[in-house]
Amino acid sequence: MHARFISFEGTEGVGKTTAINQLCQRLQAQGIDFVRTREPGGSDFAEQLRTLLLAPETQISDDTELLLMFAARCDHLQQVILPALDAGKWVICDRFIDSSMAYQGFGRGCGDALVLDKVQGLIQQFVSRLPDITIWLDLPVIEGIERAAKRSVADRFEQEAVAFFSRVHQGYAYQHQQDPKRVQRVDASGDVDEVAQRVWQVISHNCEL
Ligand code: Z5A
Repeated sequence: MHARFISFEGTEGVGKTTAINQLCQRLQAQGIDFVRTREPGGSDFAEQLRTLLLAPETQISDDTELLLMFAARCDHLQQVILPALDAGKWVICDRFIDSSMAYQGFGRGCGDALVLDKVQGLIQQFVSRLPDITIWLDLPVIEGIERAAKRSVADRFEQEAVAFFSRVHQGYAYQHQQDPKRVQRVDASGDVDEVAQRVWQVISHNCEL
């Protein structure tokens, strides 16, 4: 069985971290060697960029934000993701390219064709490996915000308004429509075990487990 690259996506508070915890337990039980990572971040340098990108006091233009997301991704890919896959380990990544399309392309750029082209151009130039499967955890925006509100202090993205997250949600629907084989929609409503079971069905089916 060759190593798989799986990313998780969704709007704020949909339950990515929780679903990844559940998946990792199942992979461990199957004896599958994996690396769990996240974006922005995942490598030493990218984690430094993450701190800057999420800090509420950071003030940068939309283009600067987009480029920093890809600078972080470039380092993460080279230092962590590709070496792990080459070593035969699965990679489970909390957010990847679809976050850039959804947040920078649709959230910041309102789905403007020129902005989407910029994001797509960066993917084509700097991302040599796409995920095999992307789990898009789909939940009404408001429900995600309510789930997230039970947690910590809001970061720079979490301070955005509902309209911003509604555009981000449209971005995920767009990505799913563009590439339904890779970007698989999973209903994120219901309790933790129900969502974990749905995720496992998609992964076990697509990864021949
Ligand atoms: N970003 C970007 O703009 N462009 C990019 O290219 C990339 C990222 C890569 C950081 O992401 C920000 O970076 C992100 C987009 C931007 N900003 N936002 N928003 P992050 O992943 O670190 O932050 P996040 O999206 O806010 O994710 P999160 O805080 O880690 O939330 P989550 O992982 O989706 O949810 P959770 O922590 O698993 O669950 C949230 C709460 O709900 C928690 O209390 C759980 O116990 C609860 N929960 C979970 N599942 C359930 C179910 N099924 N029922 C009930 N309650 C549940």
